[in-house]
Formats: sequence, C-alpha cells, structure tokens
Amino acid sequence: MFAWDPTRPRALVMGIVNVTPDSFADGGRFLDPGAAVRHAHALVAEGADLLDVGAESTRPGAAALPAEVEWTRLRPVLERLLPDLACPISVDTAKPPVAEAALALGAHLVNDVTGLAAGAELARVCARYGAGLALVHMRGTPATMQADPRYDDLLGEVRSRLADAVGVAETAGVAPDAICVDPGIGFGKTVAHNLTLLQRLDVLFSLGKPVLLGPSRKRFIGALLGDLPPAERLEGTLAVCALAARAGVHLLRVHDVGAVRRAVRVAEAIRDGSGGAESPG
Ligand code: HH2
Repeated sequence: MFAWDPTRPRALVMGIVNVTPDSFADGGRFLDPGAAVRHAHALVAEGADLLDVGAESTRPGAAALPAEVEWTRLRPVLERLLPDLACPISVDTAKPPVAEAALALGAHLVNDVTGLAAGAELARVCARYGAGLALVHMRGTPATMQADPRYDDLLGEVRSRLADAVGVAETAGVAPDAICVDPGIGFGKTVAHNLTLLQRLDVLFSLGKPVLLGPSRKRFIGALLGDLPPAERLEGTLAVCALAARAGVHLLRVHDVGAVRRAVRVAEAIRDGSGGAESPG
C-alpha cells in the first residue's frame, strides 16, 4: 500500500521523466526508451525522492494522445525502471487503462493532471492496486485551458474542486493517506492566477493532504523575466521552489532535481533555524 509520510520534515523532490516528442521544456530528448531510462537514473543520482514518468504532453494547446500510443511509450521505460529503482515511481496519466497497465507492472502512484475530471474510474483503478493518487486542478483541457482563463473566486474554486476530487477518490477506495493535491500551476491560469496560488498555499494546506507543486520551467516564470524560453527558467524555478518550501509545500515536481534540492534545503534551514549550526558560516 502506498502512503505519504505525514511526519516528513522536508519537501520531497519528484523528478520529471517525459517520454514525449513534444513536452514544452524537454520534448524529444527522452522519447527513446534508453535515453529516458538513463535520464531517470541521473535524476535519482541527483537526489530525486520519487520520479514522475509521463508519455503525453499536457502543454497548452496539446491534443489528446490515444491510450495505445501512450502505453507504447511508457511500457519499455517502466519495465526497465521498476525492477531497478528503489524510489517510488508515479505515472503521469489520466487514462484508466494506461494507469492500470502501469500499476500492474508495479508503479506506485498515478499523477492525474485532470483531477478526476472524467469521473471515478481512475480512482477505482488506484484503489484496486493500493496505489497513491495525485489530484491536480485543471480548468478545461490542455487544448483549451489557456484560452482566456477567468475565475470569480480563484482560491475558492481551486480548493473546492480539489476537495470534491478528494471526496470522489476516497469514496472509490483510495486510502486517505495516499492522496495529494496540486493547484495545477499553468493549467488554465494566467500569470496573476499562478502568483495568487503561490502566495496562498495555506488555502490548499487546509485540505489536510500533502500539497504537490509543479512550477518547473513554466511559462509564467518566463513571462515574469521578459519572455525567457524554458531553457532559461532555472533561476526562476529555484525562486518558486525555495519560497514554496519555506511555506511548507510537501512535494515539488521538477526537471532540475539537484539544483532544486540544494535551493530547497537552504530555504528549509532558514525556515526551521536548523542545519550546520556549529560550523563556521
Ligand atoms: N505539470 C505538467 C505535467 N504534469 N503534474 C502535476 N502534478 N503538476 C503539474 O504542475 C504538472 C504535472 C506539465 O509539465 P511537463 O511535464 O514538464 O510538460 P508537458 O506536459 O509538456 O510534458
């Protein structure tokens, strides 16, 4: 049975493995299974606490991928990683058949960027396998989500949609301590929406679940820095992750595992007033 450790004092770093030709930041680099497996091992060597393996880009404007194509990309990578890696492996999919096939191979959790938008089936699959489930807030679908996103009450809507999804997941039998929630940075959000969510993570903490955040190299960071491309968004990503860690976020889903780990450790030492106290500073 998968479960989050509620006593863990520091944020976990989830390394991204995109087995895709078209992801916004690293599309095409790890589509070859061998390249994806090598990348996964490199992320673990950099200190990833868990990995998130995905085969369908959810960048703004992306079209949906048939389940067979998604599974054809995922399968050889999962088959090689699962027996070898000690860390939990999450599968970034919203499709119940893909999730089921991955969990049957031994994957530990499912990362659903739609937050159960299609209903409870995905949660029932997770429940059958004793798997974890990450529930993400997305407004619309990747194809449409960035077309003029508007909210009457952003924080209230994100919180209540996630609360509903948690309710659906628990009713379907997913263990309460195996669920985490994610506000879905960039998923149907303007720059201002993303900043508000990052300022008010406390609204999500009040759901009583670990909070996962996926700001890595996202467009709002580029926009804040004069339209920088994804390859130049590392420092912005580190700033977001350090502040989120200081605020008490539980999990960070990132491309740059080693750099984020280092930034987060320092932010957490400042927050807690601990770490290396006796060495000359
Ligand atoms: N963002 C992306 C994908 N999956 N999962 C969670 N829980 N939270 C996120 O913010 C999130 C996510 C998009 O990033 P990436 O995988 O790098 O790009 P693409 O969707 O283009 O593959």
